[in-house]
Amino acid sequence: MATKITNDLVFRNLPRRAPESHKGSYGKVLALCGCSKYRGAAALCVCGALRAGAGLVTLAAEESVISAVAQRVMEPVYLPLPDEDGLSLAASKSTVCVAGCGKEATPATAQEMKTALGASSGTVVLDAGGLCSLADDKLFLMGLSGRLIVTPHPGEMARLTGRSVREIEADRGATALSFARESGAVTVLKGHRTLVATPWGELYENGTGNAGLARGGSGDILAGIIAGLAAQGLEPWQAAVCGVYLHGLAADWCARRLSMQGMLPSDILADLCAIFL
Ligand code: NPW
Ligand code: AMP
Ligand code: MG
Repeated sequence: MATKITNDLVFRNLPRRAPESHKGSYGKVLALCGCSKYRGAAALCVCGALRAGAGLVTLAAEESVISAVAQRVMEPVYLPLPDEDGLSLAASKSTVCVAGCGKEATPATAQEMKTALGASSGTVVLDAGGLCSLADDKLFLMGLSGRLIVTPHPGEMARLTGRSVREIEADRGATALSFARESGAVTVLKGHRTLVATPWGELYENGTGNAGLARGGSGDILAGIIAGLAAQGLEPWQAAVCGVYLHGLAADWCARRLSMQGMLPSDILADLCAIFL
């Protein structure tokens, strides 16, 4: 039986901003995201992390991604890739790594993920192509146990488990729980009524969000939001639970402003800020 994620549960766990704090107080996010085909995903993820309150966000990506993102957002720091040593160093200094949004599931991506995540010691948010590139390397994923959050949609969960989307959708709770238990990862199974399963057997169900989120880019923002919250000290399960709720609530506010039909994933960033007021 899933626990419903409530406003009270989320706002009780949210990080606060202390008057005497500085940017280092709110964590360093390393985003390993984007490729020439999916540049927007990197921008959306970075913006999600920044708007959720992260102190400093570094985007590690190829030049074409960096130049596209830099035209839209001014706050990130950039690490041009390829640069294996630079990537390891940045990962080792990060509070949180968010990896895989806008990546394709290739062996090169898997290698890049291993370089960065292997050098990191903080929370890891693994999404999209980064996650699917490691679908056959469960040992590596298990090595991140205790600090890993995975955010698959049902299609990605199908690739991770070797089961069909139909089977997964038929018992979403059992799928999320068994993946969380076997991998040691806090598992966010996205979709209408997103689930968060913990490796120790808790299951949370989210009731915020709407069909206006059913468009490319929504999940990239979610991964960024979860990373931004984790950077501020939330435990992986808290960051996942709070992240899915706030992402959905921002989308609900956005739909009232712009309609489910017309709203874009980037529009919900303004609503996310308004929620924090
Ligand atoms: P179908 O055919 O729709 O019924 P993929 P992706 C299936 C980046 N993006 N939700 C689905 O079934 C991402 O970050 C970049 C979703 C299909 O077979 C990734 O790196 C953007 N899918 C990369 O693109 C904006 C579901 O899964 C497959 C599903 C690819 O990510 C877009 C789709 O999965 C995107 O975010 C469900 N509930 N149920 C940008 N602007 O840069 C079943 N499926 O092939 O991994 O495609 O999710 O778009
Ligand atoms: P992705 O497929 O990775 O872009 O992720 C899509 C995001 O939008 C996830 O957070 C989903 O939970 C959310 N989403 C997509 N469709 C719906 C829907 N019909 N109702 C609520 N949330 C949705
Ligand atoms: Mg996605």
